[in-house]
Amino acid sequence: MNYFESVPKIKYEGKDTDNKYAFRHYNPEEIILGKPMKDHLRFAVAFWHTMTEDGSDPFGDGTYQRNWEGNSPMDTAKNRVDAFFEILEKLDAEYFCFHDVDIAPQGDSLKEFFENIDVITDYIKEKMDKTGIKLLWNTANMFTHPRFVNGAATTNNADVYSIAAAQVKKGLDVSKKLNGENYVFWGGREGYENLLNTDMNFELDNLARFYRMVIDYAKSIDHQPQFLIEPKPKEPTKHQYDYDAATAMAFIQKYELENDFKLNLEANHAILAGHTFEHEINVARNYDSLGSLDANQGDLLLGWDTDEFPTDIYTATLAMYEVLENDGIAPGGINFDAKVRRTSFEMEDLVLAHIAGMDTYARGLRSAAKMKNDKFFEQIIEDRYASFSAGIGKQIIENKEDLESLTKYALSLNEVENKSGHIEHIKSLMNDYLV
Ligand code: XLS
Ligand code: CA
Ligand code: CA
Repeated sequence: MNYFESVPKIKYEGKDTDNKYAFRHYNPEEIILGKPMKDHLRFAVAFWHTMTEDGSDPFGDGTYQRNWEGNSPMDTAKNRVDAFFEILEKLDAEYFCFHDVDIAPQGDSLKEFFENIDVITDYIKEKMDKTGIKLLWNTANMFTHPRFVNGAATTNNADVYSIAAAQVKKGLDVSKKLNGENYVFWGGREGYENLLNTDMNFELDNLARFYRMVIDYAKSIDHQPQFLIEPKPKEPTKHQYDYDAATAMAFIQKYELENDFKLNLEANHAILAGHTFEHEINVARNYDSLGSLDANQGDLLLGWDTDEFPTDIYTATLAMYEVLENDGIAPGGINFDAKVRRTSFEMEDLVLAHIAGMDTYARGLRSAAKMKNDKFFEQIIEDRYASFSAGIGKQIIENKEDLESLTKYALSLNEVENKSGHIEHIKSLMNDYLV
């Protein structure tokens, strides 16, 4: 059965097409800076938003019209896999991502949950083998079930900690079975409400202990996907431990996990932390720790994680510029951790929204490639730091100066001359690059 019956395979038709079921900018095989667009972008579709959301919000019931409800939870789970692979194929998306609870019903016990996961992942594997579609990452949802009220790897309850460990072990087994290229940890409940009843240091030690068990287990089963920590500053807990890229890196370095963990950065989470997406990616790059991206978009007028499909080409351009500077995002990718609005309730909106996101990032890539070709940023930066390329500046960066020698130099100066940053002009030039 076809779930998206009215939707054909989406192809590139160029920006003048009036076919809504076509890419206007994403041309998978087109070569940009020496490699096909699809290899730069490595698009992934998120199972949770696409297959399990219903459009409900705190004020109202679901609105989405969906046609994959079956006669039992396992029936529905299988139908969802069928519908999911149909949309992946139609969109020509190479990758997908999921949480354990998205794909399989939890049943009445952990044992039943794991058995359901086995059945469904057998089915997913068949589909992967048939289509060539790959797993970018999977993860364990350790935040929805009430048992995780006080956290998972940072809980005060050792039994809950053990269940979290079992879930992640299963997640790694599934990753091996499906040849997952990355494995994500987003600490939904890893944080706290109030220091009056919390030992933060104890909880962070336990979190690091958990990650060490993960590294050991992955080695023991001879499957080592790239491990990723996904920062987010708040929601659901008030103080999330992995606040932003810099905080996550401090944790990773304190516990000497830097050889095994990189970062999965989400645009909406960057905004919630008071940063731009490109800031977060740049910080990760500075630590040589850029792993993968969750491409979505927040709303500055709203203070929560709206997970909108990305349509802002300015942000996409600056994000893709960072990716190009990083020499690419592989083995990570660009995952649409995004959901259609409650008012976009028709089935076809799922397809149209992904086309919008893919076209936006394709435009970002084209614009960023043009900026790189023209050495747009390089020139600005070279000019800005010119005082360090000769004379005393050069001496400083070659570590040939000290406080005494610099004092002698400073006392010999009459006036200093600063250069304007010309930021308005630069922003205007940057606008010309947006395609
Ligand atoms: C929630 C997160 C989540 C992670 C995976 O805000 O974005 O969806 O990406 O657990
Ligand atoms: Ca995310
Ligand atoms: Ca999010």
